[in-house]
Amino acid sequence: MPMQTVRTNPIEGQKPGTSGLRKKTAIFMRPHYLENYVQATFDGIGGVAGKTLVIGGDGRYFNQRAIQVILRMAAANQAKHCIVGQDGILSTPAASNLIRTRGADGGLILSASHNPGGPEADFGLKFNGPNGGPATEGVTDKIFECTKSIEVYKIAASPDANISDLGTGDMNGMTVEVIDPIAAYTTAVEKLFDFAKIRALFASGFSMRFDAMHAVTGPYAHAILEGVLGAPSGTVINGTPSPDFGGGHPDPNPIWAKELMDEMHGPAAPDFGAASDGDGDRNMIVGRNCYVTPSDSLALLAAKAHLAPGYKDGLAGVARSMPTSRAVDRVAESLGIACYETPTGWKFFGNLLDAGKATLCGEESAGTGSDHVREKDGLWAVLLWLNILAETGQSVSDLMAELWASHGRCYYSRLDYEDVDSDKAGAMMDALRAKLPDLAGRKIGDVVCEMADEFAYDDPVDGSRSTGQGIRLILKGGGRAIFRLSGTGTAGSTIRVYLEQLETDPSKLKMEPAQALAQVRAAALGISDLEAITGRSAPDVVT
Ligand code: VG1
Ligand code: CO
Repeated sequence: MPMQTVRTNPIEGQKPGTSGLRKKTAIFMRPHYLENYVQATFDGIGGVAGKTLVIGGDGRYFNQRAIQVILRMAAANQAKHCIVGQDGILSTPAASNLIRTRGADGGLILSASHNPGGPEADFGLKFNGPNGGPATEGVTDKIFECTKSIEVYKIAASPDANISDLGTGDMNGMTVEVIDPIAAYTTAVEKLFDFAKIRALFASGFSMRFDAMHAVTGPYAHAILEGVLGAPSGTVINGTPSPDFGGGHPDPNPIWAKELMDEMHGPAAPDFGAASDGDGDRNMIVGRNCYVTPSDSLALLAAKAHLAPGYKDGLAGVARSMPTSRAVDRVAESLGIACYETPTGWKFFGNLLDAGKATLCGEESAGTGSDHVREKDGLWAVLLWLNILAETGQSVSDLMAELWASHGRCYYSRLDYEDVDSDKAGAMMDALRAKLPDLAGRKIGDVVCEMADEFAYDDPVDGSRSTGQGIRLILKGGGRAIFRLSGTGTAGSTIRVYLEQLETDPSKLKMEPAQALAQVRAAALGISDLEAITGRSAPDVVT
């Protein structure tokens, strides 16, 4: 079958961010744009000749067409075998699982995660390595270098592969295997949890609402929660994936999952609520009248994971991204296990998981996961919560109250200033960076700064160093304020300000978070001059 070598020129700005390359869909659909990035990815990983790749995405607009392009390019670059989710669907954790269980050389995941989808919205593509995890910084650097020097890409002139029917086909000598995206994932998580106990919990009348936000976890949640675990139908809402996520923002937080939040705080609230994002790697947990911050969820899961069969021998260690609250550090200390602090982005957990140094990992942005895959896993977190609820018989709010009473409470909030003029965002960070050397010991507003620096990470496994990972101010009395620029936005710059305040006084564990964080917030906004420099008087999103 004919194969084309197409001459091309580098396209500026194809630099992968926090998790892959994320751009407006219309940009991805420009002539040669996707092709250039895919070829740069293939070249950056040393070619794909003879290799096996897993391919799938979150079903957003352009997903299927992009998969056909990637398949033709993989065939022309002499890949041996592509494993594709039926209809092009694979959640991010399911793709990670497949790469691992099938011994693939890597995978391409098509998603812009929690960013909206559709012709006017966002698209994304990321490469995951043979361990199933997001490409390391070393690999993404190589891919980026290739985007700058690319001269040709290779593509087979073959008709579309049939990816709607399960089975095996051929494209230009490459095997295209279409698999059930749910079955292998279910097998992987089933081993970790006491499904009989969770089934008994639902049978006893325990009620739950899972909001799939019109995104990829819908089919997984229907199959596992309502199918295997016997939750009544109607437990899963918004469970059919749509190319534009029902016109919504598939980001599981109190702002974008408002429908669920309202129900959980209403008169007929179910016992347990949860939501997941576009590609199924994030989770939100909410009890009856009780929103659980992702940082607190990580801490609770670390404290109770041993109640689930997959973790019955305890945890080797835990890891959190730097801006994630230090609640899990306190749990790790009481368990006598190590706690690692990494830069933002799941790729930094890969080495710790591979080396057996950490069992559980998490981020403040609603990501939690374990060593069962190399991505965060939304449904996994929900299942672990269910296992803990079934085992303890306690409510979500009782579990949280108990955790705070024993370990203190880390009040936490994140302010997002979106689509800020990039020069202004850069200027704000530069100005703050310049102040860092003089901040230690100084009073900022009503609080005293104990330490101020720009976070850098030395990977304890491979010795690599990552610099410029966020400015942090550690405050006396258990406070922290962190500033970083997002690496997943597609318009201007997004400034994230993370606020944290530890409280151990038993009489102050039920405050309004905004009140508990007022001093830290005033200090952060004061010292950074954020509002004056960017011209923004309020954040766009507060979580
Ligand atoms: C955000 C989150 C980060 C997460 C990343 C990918 O990155 O803050 O914690 O790992 O999204 O998540 P940033 O650079 O915008 O802050 V997902 O669910 O989009 O793959
Ligand atoms: Co995601």
